Amino acid sequence: LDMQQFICNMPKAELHVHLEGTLEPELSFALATKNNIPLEYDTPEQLVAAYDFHDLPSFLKIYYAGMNVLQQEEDFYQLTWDYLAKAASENIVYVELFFDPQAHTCRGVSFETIITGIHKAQLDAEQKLGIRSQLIMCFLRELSAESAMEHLKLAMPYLPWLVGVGLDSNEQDNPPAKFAAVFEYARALDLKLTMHCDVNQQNTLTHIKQCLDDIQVDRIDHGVNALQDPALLASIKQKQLGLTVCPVSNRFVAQSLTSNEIRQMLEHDLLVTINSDDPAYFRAYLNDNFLALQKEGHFSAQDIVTMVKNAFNVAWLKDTEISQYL
Ligand code: ES4
Ligand code: ZN
Repeated sequence: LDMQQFICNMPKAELHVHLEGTLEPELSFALATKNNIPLEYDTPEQLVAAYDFHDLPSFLKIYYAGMNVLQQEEDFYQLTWDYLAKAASENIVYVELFFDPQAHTCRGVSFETIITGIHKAQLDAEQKLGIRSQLIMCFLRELSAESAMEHLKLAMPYLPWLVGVGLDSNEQDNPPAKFAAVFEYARALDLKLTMHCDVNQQNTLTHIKQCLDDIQVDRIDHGVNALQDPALLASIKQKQLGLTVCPVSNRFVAQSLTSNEIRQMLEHDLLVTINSDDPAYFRAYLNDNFLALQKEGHFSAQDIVTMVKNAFNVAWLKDTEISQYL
């Protein structure tokens, strides 16, 4: 069995991808020219050569610097369309997309501009490419809970365009509990809840515990360190929570593809899923994540099928919609 063919040909779902992390260097240059924004580099190749990250803060610095080229509704449309077209070409049939509105409103881009551009591209991609997608609004955890709440209120007119809220960015000294009131409010609006607990961050076991017990999330992004605590493991299993793990991202941020941990998750029957996180920066879309993982961890075709099915099963869709994919 040719694993590459097997992985590429399988219809897949992606549940953990940051829209701003799909900004390819070529599109950066095109938008910089269009919007008259100076770039520090002369070519897309030089920009990629400057992608030098080894942990979460060093990645986030480059990630936020890249976003300045996103200014107009059509820019958000193009970003979203390009990712969804790429995803469709990888046989991804369903996506849950994160976006970071605070990273744009702080530069003077309106919430309406951001979400309208994204939403129009989602509609066109579903019609023209047959790829379905839903949007998750993330809050930046180094910003205040008040700012998060303000952005949740900005989203009120667009609630039908959102499936959930998430929490991302710099974890240090920014525990889930800081946002308890915001997430409680979001739940009351019928939004699903997820939060990042990136690999090997400070106090990560405390953060995971707060996600489970205080916030009562519907999913955890990464959450790999839960394997170190039997109580957390039991709770995730009992709640049947999905874990969205991103192997190539983990290699950059934590120097490990986490193939051993992913194997352990499968052995524990956890609902582990494989995702790309920030594919334009980590230079690996979903198929490459599966392939790198399979190679390092010698995962079987059955293991791959299990992880792909897990993604559909923990997707924020109605059961009747999920069963059409399985
Ligand atoms: C992210 Cl790898 C990662 N971790 C936390 N927040 C993020 N936002 C975009 N990529
Ligand atoms: Zn992420």
